Amino acid sequence: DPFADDPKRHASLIQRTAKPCNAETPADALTADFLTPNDLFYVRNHMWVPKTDAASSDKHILTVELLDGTLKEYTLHDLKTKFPRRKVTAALQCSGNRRKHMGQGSGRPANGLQWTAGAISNATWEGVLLADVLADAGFDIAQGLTGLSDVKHVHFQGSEAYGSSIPLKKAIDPQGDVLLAYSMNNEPLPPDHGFPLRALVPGTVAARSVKWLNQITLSEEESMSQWQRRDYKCFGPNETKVDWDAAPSIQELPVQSAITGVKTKGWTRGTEAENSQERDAQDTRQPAQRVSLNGYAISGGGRDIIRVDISLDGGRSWTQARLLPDCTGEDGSPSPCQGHGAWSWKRWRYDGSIPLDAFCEQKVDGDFPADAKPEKPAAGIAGRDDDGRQWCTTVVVKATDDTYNTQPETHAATWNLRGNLATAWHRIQVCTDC
Ligand code: MTE
Ligand code: MO
Repeated sequence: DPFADDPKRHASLIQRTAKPCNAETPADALTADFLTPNDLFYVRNHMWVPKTDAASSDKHILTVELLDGTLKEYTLHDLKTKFPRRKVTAALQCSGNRRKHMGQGSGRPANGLQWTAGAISNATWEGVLLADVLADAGFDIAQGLTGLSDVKHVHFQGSEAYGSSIPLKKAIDPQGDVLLAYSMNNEPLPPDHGFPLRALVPGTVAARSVKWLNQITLSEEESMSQWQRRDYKCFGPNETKVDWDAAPSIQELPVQSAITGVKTKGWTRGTEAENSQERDAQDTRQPAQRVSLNGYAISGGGRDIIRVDISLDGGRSWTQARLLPDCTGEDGSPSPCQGHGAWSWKRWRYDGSIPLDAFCEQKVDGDFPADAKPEKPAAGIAGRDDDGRQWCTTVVVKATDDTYNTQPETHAATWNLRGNLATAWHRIQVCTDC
């Protein structure tokens, strides 16, 4: 059993498969922490976890191969001692994040792990700049930056056989922050996250941040691996027999957002005084239910989130969520947030109330968005009761990035056979009395 040596995982991780381990971050951790604790960081393994003895990890060897076949070897100790250390705070998001929503929202299940909104996490990574190591190995960075080098792609190889590549342009972008990382949230990388060394490619689909990194190859071509040439590509909603070579591999991610926490504060009919006024006025005021929503929003390529829009009525009317300060712990303490782009997720919060008259009437009209199905019972929210006194509305989030790109309204619009890049508006149904 190649999985016999796999590490123990935190009991709160939501496991999708055991061997290999694929597990998402629970919603409360997505909500609570700007930096995801290492043991709650989502895990996406295609195979087993290669074993590296902690005591000898400094002897781990990274081989760099230049275009002419020249090989240069670095031990982890070399990387730690011969190059400047760099810290970058960045989220990793799997291209399959929210795939389950895509199936639910479109009525067409998509192939792959049925992730909800937790195949994403955020951490501070420490390591050395890929560009510094490439330069040391003999690659001419200045020429690379002109775009005239024959090298077009940088391949990463993991020691268990997984591999993929990124464009040279990203690899050596002075503001690209691509790291060879050996530390995560100020601890050595945990085994599940690549111990002792991984690539960390901020703003790019996490499939390129190769774990258990032992080889880097400069090339004119993309990696030949199936994870480069097949799995991580997108096609049109109609296409089921596809020309894999026709589509580019996913690199920078599109804009995404999700609701990770829903809290209602029960019935509110105002204060005692208001209640008696209400009665005096023959109850002309409708009750309102207070609701608090939390979540994240993120875009690729270092593009910042400029706005998070919230709808409490399935997308008819909109208001804006509050963007929470970056790099601040729940207790207000500053935590490091480093790098040249908006590589981290932006967390947001919305506090408001649902005007019950509006959505009780909607229910009477029977006019619900087609994909407004409850995705999971939201904490603190009652379900529909049998005598039909409870009604539901759909709360929706969508985000916009600094290029003014925004999320598609429906999953049907972007459904694809691999279920990649499920970024449609995230909808959650909430129910209460009328
Ligand atoms: N690297 C190796 N060597 N093996 C893998 O299976 N999975 C990739 C990427 N790097 C993978 C890998 C994918 S698809 C994702 S989403 C991220 O690692 C997940 O990183 P994490 O497990 O640290 O969250
Ligand atoms: Mo992934």
